Amino acid sequence: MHSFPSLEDTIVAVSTPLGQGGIGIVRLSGKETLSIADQMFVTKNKKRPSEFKSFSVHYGEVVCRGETIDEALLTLMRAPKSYTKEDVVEISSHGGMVAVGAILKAATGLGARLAEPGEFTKRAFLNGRIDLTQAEAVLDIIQSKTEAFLKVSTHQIKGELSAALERIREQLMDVYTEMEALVNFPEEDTGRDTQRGISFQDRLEKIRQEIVQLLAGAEHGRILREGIKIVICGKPNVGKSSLLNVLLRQPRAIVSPIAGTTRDTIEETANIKGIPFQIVDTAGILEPRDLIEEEAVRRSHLSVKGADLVLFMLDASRELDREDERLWDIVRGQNVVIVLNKCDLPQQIDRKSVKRMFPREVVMPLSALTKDGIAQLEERLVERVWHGKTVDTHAVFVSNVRHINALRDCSSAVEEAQAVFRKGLSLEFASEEIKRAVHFLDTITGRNIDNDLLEHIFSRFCIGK
Ligand SMILES: Nc1nc2c(ncn2[C@@H]2O[C@H](COP(=O)(O)OP(=O)(O)O)[C@@H](O)[C@H]2O)c(=O)[nH]1
Ligand SMILES: [Mg+2]
Repeated sequence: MHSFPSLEDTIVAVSTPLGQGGIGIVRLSGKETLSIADQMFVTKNKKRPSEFKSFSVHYGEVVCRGETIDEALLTLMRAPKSYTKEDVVEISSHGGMVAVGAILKAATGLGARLAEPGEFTKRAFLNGRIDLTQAEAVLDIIQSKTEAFLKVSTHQIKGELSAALERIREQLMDVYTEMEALVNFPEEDTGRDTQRGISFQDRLEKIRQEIVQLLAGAEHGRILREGIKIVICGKPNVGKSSLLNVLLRQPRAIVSPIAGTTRDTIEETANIKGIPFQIVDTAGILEPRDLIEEEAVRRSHLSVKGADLVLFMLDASRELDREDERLWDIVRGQNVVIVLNKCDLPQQIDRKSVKRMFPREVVMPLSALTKDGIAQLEERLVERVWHGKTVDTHAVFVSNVRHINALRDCSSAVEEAQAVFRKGLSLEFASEEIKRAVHFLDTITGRNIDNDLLEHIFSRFCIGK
């Protein structure tokens, strides 16, 4: 595999969040783990970690140069049954950064090296305990914003995505070996060649369908990971910031009767029925009065262009006016839901004009003040996301952009191989394409991946994981 000289080192890191925690865990992994632990931990009966059984927890004292640093619990996981497949020791101290820092310092003083971000997980990968999709799932679980995405990541960490990819890989390899055999030992009988060609084409089509199926779920996976981007648009004072706060269930944006209160775009994640929604509240200004407002307008326009869905808000307690129309010109053409706010007040807006102005759009009446109609709006948002389908969090989803791109490349390579038969070209061109297809799959699981990409993936982890 790859040569990582650092695999020889014994690494150490604080594996709990920094700050004033209830406990702090210092984790050690590598060849020297036990000899280092022996020099810094001792139980009341003078036992040292190398005498402990694997998966046992012991109460004792952390010592450094004859001085007691803290009381702690030490957990030992011997190689290869540990997170990294190396000897691993976790010391849980009473916490407080001083104690945790002192334990860390004691370990480095005895020869351990501070771990890089994600280095424990990287070792699990390099030592062959998990593949790359599983390592990336660890990261997803740490960063997961919603329960639904957490479930998807949990399936990935169990290797279910890897298994699906492995099934595709096996079929590709079967086709590849047969093709290579035919290329190297061609047969005289051309009639049988045609038969073979048809069989290859059928099998390639079946493989391609399986890849397409995985990619079809990718859109859902992406949504679960990143969320849907919703931009709230409308003229000043219609209640955009009020709606943002209601959807976030916290007073994030300042709400006031003074038009032009929101001078910047505000972006926050709302968790609606387990789906993350990135919601942007805009300033709603048409005629900027100064540089700040000019920038706010620019940002609003940018957000609208990048939105998955625009909530175009009207004030039902006022009549439609020129300002609404001009803003509508900016939003027109996007995926839009019309929100009719302030339905708790006497209605001034003419529903017929609304219908005329937005003949094709869905109109949702509500009140950001009394929260009437909010549940229906949320319902509608979730429905838009899944297009009426329910999301099955047990399914295998490809949610990672890196995986999606590699799968697309794999699928086009298979298509190229199919084209070889259509064009009546020589079989070796097809087998070449199959080899490429397999290569793309291998970049996903990490069976075949370059060092730079590996470094990049693991650098996104936090220290201690
Ligand atoms: N009666 C009523 N007032 C509302 C409603 N939504 C917002 N408001 C009020 O309208 C004013 C402007 O609201 P705000 O959210 O700041 O509007 P924005 O400028 O579009 O962000 C504030 O005084 C809000 O309290 C609503 O549904 N009903
Ligand atoms: Mg506002």
